[in-house]
Amino acid sequence: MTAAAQLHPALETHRNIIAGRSVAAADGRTLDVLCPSDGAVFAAIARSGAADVDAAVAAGRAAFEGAWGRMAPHERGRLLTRLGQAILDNFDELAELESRDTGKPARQGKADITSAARYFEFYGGACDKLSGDTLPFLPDHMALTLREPHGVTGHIIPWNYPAQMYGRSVGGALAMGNAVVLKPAEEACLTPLRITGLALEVGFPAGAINIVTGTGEEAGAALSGHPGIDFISFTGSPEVGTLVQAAAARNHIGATLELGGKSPQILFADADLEAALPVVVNAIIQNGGQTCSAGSRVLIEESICEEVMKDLAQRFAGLVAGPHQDDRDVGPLISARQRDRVSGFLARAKDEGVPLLAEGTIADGAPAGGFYAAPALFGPVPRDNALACDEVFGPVLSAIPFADEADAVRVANASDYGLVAGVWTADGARQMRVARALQVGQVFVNCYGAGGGVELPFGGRKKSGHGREKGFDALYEFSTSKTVVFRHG
Ligand code: TXE
Repeated sequence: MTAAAQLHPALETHRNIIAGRSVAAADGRTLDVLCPSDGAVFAAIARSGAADVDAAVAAGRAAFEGAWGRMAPHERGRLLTRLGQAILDNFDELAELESRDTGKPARQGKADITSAARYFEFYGGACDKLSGDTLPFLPDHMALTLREPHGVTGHIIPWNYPAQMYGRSVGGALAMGNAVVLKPAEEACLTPLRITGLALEVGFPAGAINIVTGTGEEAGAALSGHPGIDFISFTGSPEVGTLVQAAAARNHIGATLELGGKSPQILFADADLEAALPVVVNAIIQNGGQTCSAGSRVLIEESICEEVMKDLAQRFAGLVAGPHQDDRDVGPLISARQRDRVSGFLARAKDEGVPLLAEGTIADGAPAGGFYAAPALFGPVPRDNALACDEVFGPVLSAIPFADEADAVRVANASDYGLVAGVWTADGARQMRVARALQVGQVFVNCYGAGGGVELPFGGRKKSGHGREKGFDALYEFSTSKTVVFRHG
């Protein structure tokens, strides 16, 4: 028996879930699933095409016009809450599967499954909370608004947080009564498949949640361009987000796009560095930096810059990347493609003379076939360098000095992206000024939530996309308002 076979005992083939049934792709094709920790094939998924997406959208429509669409909001809520509980009941299995599929350290896999459950708890309680308004209008009329679901919503999610993204993307849509069709990422989609199976077990009607796996170019493009969907939620790269937005425009439907970031953590000289620095490090190494809200730039006030870079360098030098089951500081990256992309950034920065302050290590004995990248800290990074501007999506932190508050805000906002920011200062008035001046969707002051809890609306500005998921804001995105006016004489 090979080492890979010992690590992954059973090679399983996972199928789509359409209209409540587990089905292979119409043409029978499959894709291999690789474990990032050792590069071994450990599962297979359906490689869906347009016919499978057609079937899933039709199943969603039938559910929306049938049992699911007719269900009372509080009954929907009960199902969502039950699904949250089912996720917790299957916690160990799901956490292990999430780590194996994505390479993330065991504790991160567990945290992600907890979050996935939280989404269904939160949205389970929210199903019957959003109401319309009665409107002041003409004397002999009564005017009101109704909050209605879109109908069938499409969801395309990435590979970095499959279980969490599942909860985030479909949770709000289901709460409002939409039927959903989800296309998860081909690199990591096993927990979304398993959770969809649990949804059937807890009693979701057939077709309320449909999941089709496959590549972006095939299944993803077929879903985003499908004339039968009424709304689309996309999380991924800006390049694909642009295609999805264009497809939505052609079909005259709405879209939310969450397209990543280059999020700054701003350290003023009066910051509590003892509290700040571990958080700054964690915000870039969490999930190997493959997080849309990763704090990938640390902006440091000049008077403390030397001291902070030295401290951060010591911390980075001690970081270790290893296989998911060893639960080191970071796991492997998701794929050879992402690892090569990250090492391309590092090589270019070194060629351009950007100072490399410290590099972590890859654990002895990490399987040779795994997709490892050692954490790296660069600084001072010139403001126009690719490392300061582009989303690396790896455990790479860029330190950038700033002169004063105005300069800090200028550098923070001088980014194509606008997703999240962290501000570290003891000065209360400055906390408020800077929080208001930042062109982002979330600001954390003296903390950093890397996306934050399920209760907190999340989304970006500029190249980071538009629309909000999480929290109550998602309920507005996944519904539409209808104005009704009665003339009663
Ligand atoms: O993303 P893609 P990739 C960023 C990050 C990363 C880069 C590339 O910088 O390095 O994007 O990652 C589906 N029509 N983010 O290539 O391709 C695809 O199958 C419809 C940030 O993995 O955008 C997957 O389900 N769908 C981000 C999803 O889109 C298509 C998280 C994302 O894949 C499609 C991930 C198409 N033509 C990457 N092509 C974040 N915001 O957190 C692909 N897809």
